[in-house]
Amino acid sequence: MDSIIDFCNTRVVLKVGDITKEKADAIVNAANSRLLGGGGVDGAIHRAAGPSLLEECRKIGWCDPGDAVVTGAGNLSARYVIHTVGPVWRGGTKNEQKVLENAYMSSLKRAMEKKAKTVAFPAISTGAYGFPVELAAPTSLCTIRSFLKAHPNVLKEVRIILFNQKILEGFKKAMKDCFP
Ligand code: AR6
Repeated sequence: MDSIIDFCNTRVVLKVGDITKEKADAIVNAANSRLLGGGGVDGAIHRAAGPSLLEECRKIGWCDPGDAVVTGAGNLSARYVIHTVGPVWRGGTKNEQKVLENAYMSSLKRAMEKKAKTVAFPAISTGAYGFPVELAAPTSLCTIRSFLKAHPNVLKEVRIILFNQKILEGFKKAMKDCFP
């Protein structure tokens, strides 16, 4: 079942799904620094959006871990794709948690700059980059909470699209701690 709460006039929604099927003003991509596409959600977003996405990404050329850049959304049901780069998990020794926080924070700032009202995120870094879900979930959700607290009434909805039930359960557990 979906999980929905209201915080500072923004709805925060957790649901299982394929992010390429979402209708939102902005869809966040878990990209890599080269911005040339890849596997996982990145590959799915590029396939669904079509070639204009890669063209725009090529022009931008690079995104540091923790930063985020914006392109159009091609054939997706969105106005923007926000490409962010999460940390590669290296056992927790390389500031990974901070970089993951920065990735969410940068993405939300880019969304706000573009006046997006609804934003859909995947669970950044929890696939190929190997960040454990039990730590990624509270890190991601508590960062979203900090942003919403600092910027109330700006976003209408933040949706986190989890690819399977197991990841959804991890995020639901963290929801209780981050949004008590
Ligand atoms: N919709 C929602 N979530 C998805 C989808 C989808 N269509 N497909 C996968 N996921 P990953 P990362 C989930 O590996 O860990 C790429 O090659 C997946 O189950 O996509 O940040 C990039 O180019 C997982 O929970 O991203 C980078 O090189 C989450 O999305 C690298 O992978 C993130 O998994 C980035 O790795």
